[in-house]
Amino acid sequence: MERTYIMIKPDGVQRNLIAPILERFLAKGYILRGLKFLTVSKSLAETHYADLSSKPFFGALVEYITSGPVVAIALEGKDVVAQGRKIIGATNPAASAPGTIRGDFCIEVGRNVIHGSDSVESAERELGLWFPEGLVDNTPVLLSQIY
Ligand code: RTP
Repeated sequence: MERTYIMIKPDGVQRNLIAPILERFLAKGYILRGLKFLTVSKSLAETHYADLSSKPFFGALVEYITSGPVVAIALEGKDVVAQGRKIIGATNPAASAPGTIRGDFCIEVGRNVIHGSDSVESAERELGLWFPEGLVDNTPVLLSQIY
């Protein structure tokens, strides 16, 4: 089953958007396989965004991601990489459609509240980076076994 890496960035955490953001993915039906609240080291931020290291905004991006705690999330489900990106919306909130997370919750590209892996290959790399301990076995049980 396909998996993706989602991260609520420091501005999303500080603006108390953890619950409304998580709600959108879980209500859609994706399965939670990892969830943690952590402060990001400079080296982890630089490794995560290594393919953007030549961009003029790279330094500001690393500073932003390390400016406060983030929520690291591993999700699983059918087509979750592409569908997750649709739920998130375009990188620049000025171009993100209303109804998407970025379209609804932010204005600036440098403060765009959330990250989502852009391909299945990136997702596997990022999940290995952020969840080196591995993911949680979270096979859903039938509701009849709970209630
Ligand atoms: P992300 O990796 O965070 O999900 O974002 P993305 O794929 O939609 O966009 P990407 O091009 O990979 O850029 C990564 C993050 O860098 C910041 N950014 N700032 N100042 C700028 O022009 C600029 N452009 C990109 C954003 O935080 C973007 O999400």
